[in-house]
Amino acid sequence: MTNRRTFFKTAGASVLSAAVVSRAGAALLPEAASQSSASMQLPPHPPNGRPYNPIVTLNGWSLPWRVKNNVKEFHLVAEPVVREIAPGMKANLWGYNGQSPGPTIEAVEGDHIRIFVTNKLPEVTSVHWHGVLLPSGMDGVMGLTQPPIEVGKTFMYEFVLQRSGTFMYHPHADEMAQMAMGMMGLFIVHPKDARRYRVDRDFGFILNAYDIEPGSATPRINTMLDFNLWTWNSRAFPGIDPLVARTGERVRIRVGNLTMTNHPIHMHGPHFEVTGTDGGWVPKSARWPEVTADIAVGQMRAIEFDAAAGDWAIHCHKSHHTMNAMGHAVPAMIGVDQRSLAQKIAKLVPDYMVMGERGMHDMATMEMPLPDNTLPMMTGTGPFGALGMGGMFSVVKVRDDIARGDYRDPGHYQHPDGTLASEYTGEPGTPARAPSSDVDPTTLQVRKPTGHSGH
Ligand SMILES: [Cu+2]
Repeated sequence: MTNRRTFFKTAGASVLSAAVVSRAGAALLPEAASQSSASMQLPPHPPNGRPYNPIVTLNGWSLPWRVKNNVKEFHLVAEPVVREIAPGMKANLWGYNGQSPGPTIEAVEGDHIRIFVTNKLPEVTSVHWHGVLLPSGMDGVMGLTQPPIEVGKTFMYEFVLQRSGTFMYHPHADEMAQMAMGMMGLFIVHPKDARRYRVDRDFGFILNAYDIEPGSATPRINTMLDFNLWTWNSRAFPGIDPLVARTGERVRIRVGNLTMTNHPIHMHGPHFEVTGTDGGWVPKSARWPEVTADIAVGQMRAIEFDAAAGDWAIHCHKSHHTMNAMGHAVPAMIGVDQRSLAQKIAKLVPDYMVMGERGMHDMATMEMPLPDNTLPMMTGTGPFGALGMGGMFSVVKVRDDIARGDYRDPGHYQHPDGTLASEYTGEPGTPARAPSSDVDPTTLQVRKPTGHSGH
């Protein structure tokens, strides 16, 4: 046998032939953990190696590893999976270890890691470690830095993590098809000193998009722009986990974009700063306050803020991206009186409903018959009724009494007295005023609090 160590150093990623795998048996390959559920699995604190504060993957989980001779060994299995996009709809995707996206890989700056990748897809693949500094031969570009991972074969990638940060993994083989099918995952490298860049809660998700015809379950992979399901970690609202925190906690959200278009991610409530990209951490002196971070294709952004109590929407600001399937092919009907037409059609199609005559809000509340395995275009309900949202939308839920490590949905926010918008019922000429002070536009001085009037 040739000197394997030298071989890996010079050739980069290398195939372990089936013969090698079977001779060495299970002892050679780490167990490939698999996950069948789309609900958030809280990562355990690291059982060995350097300590770190684990990330919480929305509707996801982190990949276990084993340590062998001081090397952390992971095992990814590229394979067809069934992913629940939201309650009521499942999609036939490709992913890793049972889910799309694949499990989050978490390791620590300075770790020597080895990642085995077994290909159970019907075609060749490779894995690129997006943003990770590594030898060129470990970069995962099929044809350029490695031969394809043939069906049924296992490849081995091995490198030392040189910098902490927010990264991803995805195929660099038949990318258009494989990413359109959901092959991707987060790759988080924690700082060697766990006190550096420390936050109280650290969330992560990847922006992805699918074109799945209503009534079907498999994405059309040749679509370039006209996707009809805009998702975070292959989930659409109201199937996306809320981001739960306690008042005053420092919260980080890491977002990567593997769709074909940019997504301006907008958060209501507390202002945030971009503190990291897939190129590393942003120095404090280079940060500025924001409420929207535009995340371009192939980019990652880590944002941080101090949590303030409330239910704060967080969503893509492209309004079509907070809609599910059927949002795009519907003609604009505002102002069109469809009554006589509707009567005629109803004789032919008993379930026919008029759409969009007074705007589209009606569609969020009506129960229109849908094909099987199809999400309503706009959905989700809050304490005040229909939200009229789908797709790339969730809620940052901040409460005063959330325990450390508790990520369960705390329900709807209870607004303190006098802080809730409501129908105006006061006497004409005595409008309600905000109780807080504000700036007098003529003097630019802060006004004294005026207290309540009206009511
Ligand atoms: Cu968007």
